[in-house]
Amino acid sequence: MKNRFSARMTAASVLALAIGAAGSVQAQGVVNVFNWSDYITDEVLEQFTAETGIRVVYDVYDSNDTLEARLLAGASGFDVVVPTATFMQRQIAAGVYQPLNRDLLPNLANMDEALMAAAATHDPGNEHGVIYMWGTTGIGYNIDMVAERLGEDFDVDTWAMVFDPEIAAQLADCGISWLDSPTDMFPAAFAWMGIDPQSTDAADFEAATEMMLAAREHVRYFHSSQYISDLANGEICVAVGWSGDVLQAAERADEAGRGVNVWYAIPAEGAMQWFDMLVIPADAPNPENAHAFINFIMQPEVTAAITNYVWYPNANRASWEFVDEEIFNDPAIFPTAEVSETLFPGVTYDSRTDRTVTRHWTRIRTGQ
Ligand code: N2P
Repeated sequence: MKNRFSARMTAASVLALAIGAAGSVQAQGVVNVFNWSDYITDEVLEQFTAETGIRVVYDVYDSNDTLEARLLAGASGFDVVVPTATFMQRQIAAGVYQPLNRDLLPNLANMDEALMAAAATHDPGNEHGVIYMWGTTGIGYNIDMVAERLGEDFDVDTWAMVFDPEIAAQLADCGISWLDSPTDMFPAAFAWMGIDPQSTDAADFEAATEMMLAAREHVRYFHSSQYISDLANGEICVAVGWSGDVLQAAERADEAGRGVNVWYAIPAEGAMQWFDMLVIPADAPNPENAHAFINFIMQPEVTAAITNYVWYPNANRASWEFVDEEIFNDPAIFPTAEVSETLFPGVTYDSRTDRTVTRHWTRIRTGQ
């Protein structure tokens, strides 16, 4: 508990120092940022404005599909957006993003080569995007409520918690939520079923749909951000969720001090490792300010402050010495080498697979 508190204090004090050093700056226009919810601290945005004079207009989403719809509609007005790398890949192909001007991004030198190489499988040469944060898709759970229902000895690191109808039935009364994100849920279902998580085979989607339809009666809701506060308040006991979001729920539960204990499990059958990317739309109204924002984020102290607050690992090697030790050494956040071997990358669906996925997901959501 003490560690979580000090993580936040570390972030705050680093930022206070930086703001103090920057002094006042003339207004220099605006940068329009569209990012995932619960993914930054306000202090970072204030520090950026204090250092550069650029005002930040900041809006949030909780779904790659939402972001993609806005981008494909055109003239989104955004300068910086943060798609997951698998989505970025097909959006690059659709001409949605501009190449980065590396001359404006000297802090690229801070990035970890191995992680950037992993992201480069979706963007050769990392021409369009820089890793913002990365994470895994796993299971958030209420330690006591789950132990009460499944026994103290139950190994929670299994997709059975949400996909095995017999297990899920025992958890239904305390509340199960699933991400409203088929690109997370199908690969997780495949991992549970022993199917290649990368599969784009229509028959596999059909089989996974039948499996999920059998489990869904035990699911209270489908949503991709509501579970943070619901886990923290004890309103639900199991959520398919993203690593840092679950850990933020754990921290909020701790701070509330009402005896709710939340933690995160990476299922042993395999879990997705994903990368969220900072990119600039081709028609961004303020591309220079967008570069200034991305370069600012890549300052080691800034990225570390974000990780210390959102509980997501970053790919900024130079920042790691500023990441709170408890966070850096927490295998739920930075997975161990052993667990890393069980992680699989996301896959970019072509438009035909995408239609299959959307059709099946609608069936699962509606239970038909
Ligand atoms: C941040 C959620 C981002 C994870 N709250 C999914 N890319």
